[in-house]
Amino acid sequence: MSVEVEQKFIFDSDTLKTVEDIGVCVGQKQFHDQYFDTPDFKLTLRDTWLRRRKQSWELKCPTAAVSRTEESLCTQYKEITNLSEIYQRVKELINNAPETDETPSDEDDSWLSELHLVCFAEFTTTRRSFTLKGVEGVQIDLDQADFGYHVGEIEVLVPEGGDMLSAQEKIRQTAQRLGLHGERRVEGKMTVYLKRYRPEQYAKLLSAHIL
Ligand code: TPP
Repeated sequence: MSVEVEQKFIFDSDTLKTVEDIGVCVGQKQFHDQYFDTPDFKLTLRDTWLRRRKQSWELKCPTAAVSRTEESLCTQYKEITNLSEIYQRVKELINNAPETDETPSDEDDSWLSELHLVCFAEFTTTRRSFTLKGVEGVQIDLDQADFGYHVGEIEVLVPEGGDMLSAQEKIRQTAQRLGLHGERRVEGKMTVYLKRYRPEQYAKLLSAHIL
């Protein structure tokens, strides 16, 4: 398990030039994401994000040390990728879930309907990734979502028990090098997607201070 510390940013052609200047492109890829929740939003109302990307499952959960309450531009989420662990965690959050010892399988989606999980968002992203010359552990992603929104992310992956403060400091320094002034939090792909296509869920998450 690792913790993803990241800061999103709006980019234009100038930022892109700077990224290409101080960074090395390490690849371009396309992926299709499907996000799942119960019809009454039990997961996302707890800021927990279950998604399938390239036939693999991921659960993003808030970390104990929540930096959202500070006025930080960084967010940090724990990433769980083991399907049995994901299933256990999701079952705990959906407290009226049936008592079973079922082990979910990658090939069989029946655990989704068993837990009343439905897909609430689905989109494709084209991502260009960069690392920084002479800097360890920082990745910059430039994302273009197929519903017409683009956003950048500065990202550091910290292994469990690793140094969060130095990750945040690396992100702050990178933001400075990119010339980001960043007084405000930038909307992620999901925020824009929900606002546009799931206004009821968006309103609920907004009033619960999740978005
Ligand atoms: N980022 C901001 C600025 N506000 C939030 N509330 C969240 C993230 C929480 N969140 C919304 S969707 C989501 C999370 C953790 C899952 C997708 O994460 P993201 O890092 O936006 O997507 P990725 O870069 O992995 O495609």
